[in-house]
Amino acid sequence: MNIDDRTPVTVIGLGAMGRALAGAFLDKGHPTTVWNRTAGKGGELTERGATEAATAAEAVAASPVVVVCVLDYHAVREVLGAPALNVPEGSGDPGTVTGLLAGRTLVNLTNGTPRQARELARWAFEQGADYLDGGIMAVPPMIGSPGSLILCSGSPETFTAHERTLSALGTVSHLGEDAGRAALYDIALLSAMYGMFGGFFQAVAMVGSEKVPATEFTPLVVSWLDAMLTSLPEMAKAYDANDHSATASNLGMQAEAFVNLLDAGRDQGVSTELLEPMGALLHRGVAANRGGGDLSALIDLLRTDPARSANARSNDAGSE
Ligand code: FVH
Repeated sequence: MNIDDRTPVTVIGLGAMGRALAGAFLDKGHPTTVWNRTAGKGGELTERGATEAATAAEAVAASPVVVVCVLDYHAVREVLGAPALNVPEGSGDPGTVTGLLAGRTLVNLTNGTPRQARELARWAFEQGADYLDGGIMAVPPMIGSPGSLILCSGSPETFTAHERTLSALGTVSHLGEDAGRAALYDIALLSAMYGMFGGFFQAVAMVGSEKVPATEFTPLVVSWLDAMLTSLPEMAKAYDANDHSATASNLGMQAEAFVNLLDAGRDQGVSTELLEPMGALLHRGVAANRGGGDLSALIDLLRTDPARSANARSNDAGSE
């Protein structure tokens, strides 16, 4: 592609992530306009050729593709002049951006919930804008590398039209028409990540209670977690099939052993606040007659609205 054919892009929000996004567009030769609520964050980008807009409206007007990456959806709505949700009509700040989005594509890469994404998609549609929602599965230094995964959802036609532009940020993956799907995957993946971090913190605090350096212990954690990761595809298969019967390490046994994790934490002067919810869930599993089956039977117990599950089955229908 000729560098002159690169789509002009606006990046709104110059926090750590917004700066990385704008830098990646510049690297790929996209004419790039930037704007941030607090002035003074665009310096390095303007030195590299970006144009710093004086206002959000000027930034939106500068490009057919407007990428927003700010703290949260409240900030997105504030910047775009989209009325805040749950506020009586007419009391939201109309802002100066509203009206300028018509005919442009709004790509919102701000972290949020599926509901927030769907509501913003509806608002963008009312503005006459195309909308893509995105989840960034990367930290700022990764942006622009193949390891940076950008999950997108929204109109397939809009995605196809801008896939090449967005691929400046990393590997882009389209998850379908529903604008909320990228946020759903993003939140689910972050949930898995925080579970892992919580486990790591607990492990390091435990050995640290006897002055074992974290750096000495961490290679063991990594190889243990690597080994345990191999069980996830089997658990997924069991969950989808609603058949938790195949297991070498039944749930009941693990519920018993888990008590030792709590007791040892207390003995060593380490908080058990991260472990207690898992202990309670294991005991709920036993109480629901799932003690003889696999740990994967616990996933169903997390659902508070069974009707929303793709499997749509009742909590007590699991086989062991
Ligand atoms: N950084 C990361 O590791 C993660 C990786 C995965 C994706 N997240 C999400 O990306 C969004 C932005 O994160 P960030 O790292 O850029 O965050 P900060 O460096 O804290 O910058 C925040 C920017 O948001 C602007 N902002 C905040 N409130 C408002 C508002 N009411 N109106 C307009 N802009 C607002 C803030 O502006 P300022 O404080 O400089 O004026 C920054 O530009 C986020 O959703 C992550 O979850 C990052």
